[in-house]
Amino acid sequence: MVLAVGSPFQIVRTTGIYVDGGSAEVTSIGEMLAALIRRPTGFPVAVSPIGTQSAGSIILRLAPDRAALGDEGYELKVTSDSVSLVANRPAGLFRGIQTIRQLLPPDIESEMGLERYDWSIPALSIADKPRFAYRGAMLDVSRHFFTVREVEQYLDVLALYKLNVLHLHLSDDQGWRIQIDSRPKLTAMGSLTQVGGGPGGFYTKQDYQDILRYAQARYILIVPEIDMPSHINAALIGYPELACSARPPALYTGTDVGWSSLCVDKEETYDFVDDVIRELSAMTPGPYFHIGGDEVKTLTPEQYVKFIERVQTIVNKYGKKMIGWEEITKAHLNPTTIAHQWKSDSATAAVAYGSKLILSPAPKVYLDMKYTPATELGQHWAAYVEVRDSYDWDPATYMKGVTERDIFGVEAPIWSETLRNITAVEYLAIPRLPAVAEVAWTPQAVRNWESFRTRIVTHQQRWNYLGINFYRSPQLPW
Ligand code: IFG
Repeated sequence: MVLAVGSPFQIVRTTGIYVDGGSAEVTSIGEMLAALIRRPTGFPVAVSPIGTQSAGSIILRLAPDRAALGDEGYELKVTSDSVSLVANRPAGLFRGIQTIRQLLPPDIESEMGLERYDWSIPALSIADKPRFAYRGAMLDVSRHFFTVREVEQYLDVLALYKLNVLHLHLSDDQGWRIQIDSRPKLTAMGSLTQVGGGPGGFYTKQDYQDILRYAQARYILIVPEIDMPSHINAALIGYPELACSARPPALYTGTDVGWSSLCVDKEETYDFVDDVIRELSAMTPGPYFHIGGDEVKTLTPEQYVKFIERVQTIVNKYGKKMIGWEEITKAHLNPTTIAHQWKSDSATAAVAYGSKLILSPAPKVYLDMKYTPATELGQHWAAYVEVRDSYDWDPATYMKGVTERDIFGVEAPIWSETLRNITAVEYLAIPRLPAVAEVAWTPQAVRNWESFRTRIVTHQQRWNYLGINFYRSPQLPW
């Protein structure tokens, strides 16, 4: 609940940040806030242990007794004297400093010192926590390859809007993008191109660790996806024996889907799947492994179900919970397996297994959908999706038979068939990704399109400072 009371807090040259001295994690969160403030103000903004503070302090404090705030909730109290941010867990403090960031003037995002005299934060009191635990974005790095730096740029956008998962679509027909030591030809031969014929690329294990570290510092979980049994052509180039057909797989730079498949009746297929899941699970700290499972056109339902159930066993063997696109609900799912809804209501079947759902309804949150017919980038097989389409819906009533407690969270995928760099991704992602982020964070009862549309346009100055590309939707009052 936000109550504006009294005069604002002014950040001045003597303002300091005080943190729970006992926690290195909290100190580093304090340092991130200090760095943000130092850049445009030129103020020293020291970070010190709590207990030495004076008036005019920004205080970050962990309160393990505030269990009601959950893993990411926080309480922010601003008066003219002090800013107090309290959370049950460090992630809650990190989410809270994004709110402090958004309460400061947009100039706070400047990396050059600015002559300003009112770095003020309005007086208020907020107790805030997310509606859904899983609030994600997906980046397809297979159709077009994105560098580590570009992935980090996208992670910066996710952090600003309190998203907490980046799902990386690491393999498909056009490119295999992650080094697997036991299967060197996956990258040696499967990473060499992309849609349109460009050079492609792949993440070494070190690159992947760099992405994980950058994400972790922003309390964002990485969910890796190796799509199988279809969308697998890039793997078959180096390992053609894993296909049933005798036709030698070749580099593919088109955009058709569903035509490739692992040969699910061959035992060596499961040795391959085991190698990939074992190695990628070992280098992924998060609890989830996405196995794709979408758009299979060359297997019988029985073959598909048998394959998914064997892969589920392999994923669980390596200590991960399986996520798969909605088609996996044809198989018998473990209760820890999560069904990822994207185009129909078939994922509803997951509820019967005690499984939860991630909702990514294409007509609402597929960010590769064109805004309008005039949008040069993207596709429109699901719908034209303007900003209001991404904002004005309720996950809890979107699918009959699926209620709030069946929903693990919401994710906005962006497929990169038409997107050759992160600037193109941002054009389609902003302002719809912040819209989805609010769907995933804010209780339905306090969400309102008229409010969102007036608030989000004030972010354009921040996007300009941050060099983030965006679409000037005619639905918004720029
Ligand atoms: N569907 C395919 C994606 C991608 C997408 C483009 C899923 C789960 C269409 N599968 O979405 O690979 O091609 O909008």
